[in-house]
Amino acid sequence: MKVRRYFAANMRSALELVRQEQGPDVLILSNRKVDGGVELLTAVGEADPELIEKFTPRPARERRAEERYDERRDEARHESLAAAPAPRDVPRSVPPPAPAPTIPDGALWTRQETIDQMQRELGALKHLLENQLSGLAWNDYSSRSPLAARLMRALAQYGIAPRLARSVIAETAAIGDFDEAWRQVIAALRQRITCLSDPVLRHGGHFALCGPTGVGKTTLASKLAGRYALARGSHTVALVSTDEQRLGAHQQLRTFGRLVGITVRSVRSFEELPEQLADLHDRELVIIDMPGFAPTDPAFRQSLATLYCLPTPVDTYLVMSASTDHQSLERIVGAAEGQALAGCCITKLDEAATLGPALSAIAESRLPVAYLSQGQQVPDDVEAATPAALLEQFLTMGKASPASVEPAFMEQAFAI
Ligand SMILES: Nc1nc2c(ncn2[C@@H]2O[C@H](COP(=O)(O)OP(=O)(O)OP(=O)(O)O)[C@@H](O)[C@H]2O)c(=O)[nH]1
Ligand SMILES: [Mg+2]
Repeated sequence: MKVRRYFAANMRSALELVRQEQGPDVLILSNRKVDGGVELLTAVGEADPELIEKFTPRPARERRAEERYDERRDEARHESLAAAPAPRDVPRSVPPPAPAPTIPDGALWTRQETIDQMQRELGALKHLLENQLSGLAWNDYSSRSPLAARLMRALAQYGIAPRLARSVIAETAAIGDFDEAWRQVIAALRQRITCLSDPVLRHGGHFALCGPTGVGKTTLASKLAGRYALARGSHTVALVSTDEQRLGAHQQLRTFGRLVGITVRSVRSFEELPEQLADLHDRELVIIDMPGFAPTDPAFRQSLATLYCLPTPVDTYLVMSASTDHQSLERIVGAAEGQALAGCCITKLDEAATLGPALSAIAESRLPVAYLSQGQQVPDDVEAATPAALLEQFLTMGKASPASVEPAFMEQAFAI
């Protein structure tokens, strides 16, 4: 075997040179870039295994070694098969060939199941950790400030949301005896409550009552319209019913209007509102009774935006029931967030066991409160809200039926 070296400016010219000089049956032992071009080493003549081994790159050499090993193994197998006895005489020590691994049907699904299971377990672990940490935080809080912890528990018994409770306690000095600290806490709560002084009955104007279903919007509209009519005459008042969804909704107001001699208009859609309001321009008081919406219904926010865009300015009040729990009230207030609300009205005070959730929603949202409704009697069971009346009722109800507060509830208040 003869080894020759070739040099050219690039690989293509080098190969062309080799082909021209030695023909197509030439073995290229190596190629490499050198200054000014490439260098090829070629071999012609009978193959020299040692030379080939030397110039074969490592991976290729390993592949060749494997191939040689496979070839030798195949040869050995053929030989031993030829010499081997019949299959039943195969000694037991020789293990049968392992069956090819089978992929179970729905293997992907199985993997997803495992991931889901792991996620569930991680979720449970996170929950456990959070619980333990909140438990530790509550214990730490209680041991560092037993008075603050006692105030927290008392506010929870009165139905105040934990976040609000922590915030008002943090504002107070929480020193001295419990009674003094409690007075400070109530004063801090009082600071967060704003009431409007009888906006509808005092001045008249255009108002809209909106809110979730069944909270008493229509009843409140009737009460306020009835009160105003009693004071200023029924010709000064008009009610507008916008609830075209619910069967008989218009009828509820119409019947009331007929009884007390108040004009009641119905609109089939919000688009008709501007026209109706323009038509009622001579009325001192116009109350628009809005349909009830679930807080998650996008139509709720849409209806608020429509009211805001009316050519006649309308003060919109969010109506909430005192018997709704804090979490639901939070959702209701959250759904109306960012909309131009003039304030809120709290209904069904007579039905609620505690005023804590309503007070928490008011204090956290900072929505001014206009009216409190505490019964079904039209027009009697309504009064203009004042912070004093709200707090007095809150304290009376809390004292009469304090909620039982489990340690876990307090720990939850400190959840991260
Ligand atoms: N106990 C009590 N019941 C009330 C009060 N206000 C309203 N209700 C009753 O609650 C029920 C629903 O009142 P509506 O005025 O129809 O409620 P709404 O918000 O207009 O309901 P939708 O139009 O269906 O969304 C009626 O039976 C009312 O008599 C209140 O302050 N206390
Ligand atoms: Mg209604």
